[in-house]
Amino acid sequence: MKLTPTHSVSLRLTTVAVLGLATAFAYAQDVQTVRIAHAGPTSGGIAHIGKDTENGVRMAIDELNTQAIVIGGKKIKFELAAEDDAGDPRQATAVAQKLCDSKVAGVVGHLQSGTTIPASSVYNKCDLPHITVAATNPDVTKRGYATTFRLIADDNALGAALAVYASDKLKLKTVAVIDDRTAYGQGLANVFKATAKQKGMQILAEEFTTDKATDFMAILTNIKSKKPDAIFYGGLDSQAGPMLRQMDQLGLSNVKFFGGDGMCTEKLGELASKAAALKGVTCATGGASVQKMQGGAAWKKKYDARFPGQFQIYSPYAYDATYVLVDAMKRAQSVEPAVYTPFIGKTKLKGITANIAFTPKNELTVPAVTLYSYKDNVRAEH
Ligand code: ABU
Repeated sequence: MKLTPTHSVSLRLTTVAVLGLATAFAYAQDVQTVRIAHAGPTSGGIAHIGKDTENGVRMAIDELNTQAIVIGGKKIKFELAAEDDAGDPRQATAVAQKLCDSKVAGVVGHLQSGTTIPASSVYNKCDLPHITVAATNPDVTKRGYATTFRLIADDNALGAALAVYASDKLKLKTVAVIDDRTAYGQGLANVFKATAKQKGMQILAEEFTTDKATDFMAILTNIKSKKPDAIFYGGLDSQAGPMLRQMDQLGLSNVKFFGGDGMCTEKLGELASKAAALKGVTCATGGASVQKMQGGAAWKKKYDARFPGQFQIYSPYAYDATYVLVDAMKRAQSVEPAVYTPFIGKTKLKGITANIAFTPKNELTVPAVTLYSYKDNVRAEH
């Protein structure tokens, strides 16, 4: 066939189109999508804490996707798999199973001890690594699962620090203890009580509530009759806020109030409706304050620009946890959980939150504890 000028143009266009398709095909083959999950409560009473944590993972993934990361000869595009466990242990195990079945590469989560402990057994069975940045009960890592890691101090450190502060610094002699009967609240209260007793403090009352309760008048009335110097609460900000309001109503505004990281949020002032009792709050978190983290101030500026008004506690840790997973994948040159999980334990990473390395029990080697109070209803480091 004799080619006319029209045929020649058409042939050239066809060739360009075929080459374009071939390039796109080659690109599609070279780019591997790797999903990293966040699992935590993004609905329910502490959704604000869950969303803050999810935001940290999202921020890290977006940043990692600008770094043209190549693992095992393939360009990697990371994607977030966001899962809501609603703070419910049964939903958490269902989420964990779903993440195992859908072959995500790693998980940042869960947020609560009561959800993390059962979910960790599921992850262990399917060899999927997960890093909790918030679940502080010591039992989270006690079973020695190779797939479970924690990036903050545990309740032994938090509870003891609070009791030492109450006794040695504030010279308090008596305390009433309330806990929400969760793995976190109960465990933290037990550590606080044990250390307070060692320090010579007297436990005048022990009361219990739940992580869904909103009315604390009966237990606070009972506590009021014992006239303690302080109240310790093992639980979350969703209960601590209303409890502080009800302390005001009962004339307990001047009683000191202690608690752990679960109530030590930016939102506590709002949840307490700026109760006068907020002035007596001392709470402890596992880790440094964002202002004291290396590069923390600049990181927080970026976070606030992207997620205005959403910062609570754990987002910098969730951000670092995502980097820890990807750093291990890079060193292993594999995104396969069974291949790269052993590399997580050998992490030496300069994160935002700390210089990250793990003990043989997959705990942070040097976990910090920070005490906070609320000045003008705003959380401030002691
Ligand atoms: N650590 C505070 C809240 C999460 C938990 O441990 O249940």
